[in-house]
Amino acid sequence: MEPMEAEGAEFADWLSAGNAAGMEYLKRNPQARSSPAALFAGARSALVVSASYYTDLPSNPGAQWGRVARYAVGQDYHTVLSAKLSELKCMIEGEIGRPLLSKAFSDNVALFEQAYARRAGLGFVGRNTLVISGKTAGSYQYIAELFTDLELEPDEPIVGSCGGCFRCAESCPTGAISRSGVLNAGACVAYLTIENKGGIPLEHRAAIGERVFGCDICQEVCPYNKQPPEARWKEFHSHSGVGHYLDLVNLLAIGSQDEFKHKFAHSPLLRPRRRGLIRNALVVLGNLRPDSGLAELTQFALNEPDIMLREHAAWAVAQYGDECSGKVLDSLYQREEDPGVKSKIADYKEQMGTPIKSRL
Ligand code: B12
Repeated sequence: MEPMEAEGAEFADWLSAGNAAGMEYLKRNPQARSSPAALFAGARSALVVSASYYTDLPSNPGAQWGRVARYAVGQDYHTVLSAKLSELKCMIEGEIGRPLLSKAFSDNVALFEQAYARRAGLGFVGRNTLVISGKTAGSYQYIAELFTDLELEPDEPIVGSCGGCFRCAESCPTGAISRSGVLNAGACVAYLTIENKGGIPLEHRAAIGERVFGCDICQEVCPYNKQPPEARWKEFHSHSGVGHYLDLVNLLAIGSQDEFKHKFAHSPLLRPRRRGLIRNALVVLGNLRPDSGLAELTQFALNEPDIMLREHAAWAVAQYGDECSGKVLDSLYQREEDPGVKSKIADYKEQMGTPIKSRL
């Protein structure tokens, strides 16, 4: 197995251009990323697999529901794929009649998984930075690897390209994908709603639209995804997880991290924790402005101890832009003790054209 030197250099350039935003973990272990032996000394081959997670989108249940990216509607793929790779290992052991020395990976360590997939002939890396497995399989595929001590003949990379198509770059609501196919993670809705630990920058809030967790726009517009194959494992179907939509008002009622962990056990939605998912729900409520939302947002803003969440709630209230939401902002302003949040509330009120009379 060859070290991934060219990919390592490309990755280093991407990091030094600041494209990784707050994902500090991507900067750790550069050696392990490009050298298979650093992860598993006995590695002689990598069996690289892809598995579809595509499921059709049902109709939206109502105005207070936000969208979940397709990779997250079912069970957490890390656990599911590592169990599937254990089955694969047993099958191989049955074939070769000896224990297999192996190590399974699926997005759980620093590894250039897309580069492995490309080298193994599973697809080419598209302009949307995802591995595209041609017209029959598209890109709604997870990638996982079983490093083994087997000496195997390597597969050839397949030839493929996006040609003159720029739909992903042109459709990205935050302009995160350049025409040359470089992703600025700091602007990607998937990063902003999943990996980002802080607030959502004001300039991206409206662009998030209805997306409460992750984003698939750069895949939805891709011509290679016209007829993606359905996920063949039930674990990736919506009935095994949270499904395609989340009730945003219900999310606001989750009072603690423990309650959150219980509600989202075995789901990729655990990743941003209660704080991150509620932050997203507040932004989406502000974008969708459901009738039932204003009263719930007000209650939330009055009772929530976290200042970042209170600020997002005030922003969401301001998006209603009517007399009633203006009055809510006045009372939030009077009650607010944090000077930073107080000043933001006053800004939002001013943007509504009715400044707070006694701004401090
Ligand atoms: C960090 C990360 C993110 C970040 C940054 C994504 C990015 N594109 O960089 C964020 C949070 C934004 C993200 C979002 C998503 N992610 Co993500 N993510 C990762 C992770 C952990 C690392 C990716 C990484 O290193 N990025 C850094 C950039 C520089 O790497 P890169 O673009 O892969 O660069 C390589 C290519 O340029 C490659 N290369 C390509 N062509 C060529 C040609 C030559 C000649 C050479 C030398 C090199 C080369 O070399 C570089 C090094 O590998 C991987 C898992 C893993 N361990 O790999 C999953 C992974 C990429 N994510 C995945 C998924 C599903 C998603 C989402 C679709 C989830 C969602 N719906 O919200 C979105 C898609 C957004 C998008 N367009 O990328 C899947 C993608 C599967 C696929 N078909 O490609 C992966 C592989 C996880 C998995 N095991 O299944 N993700």
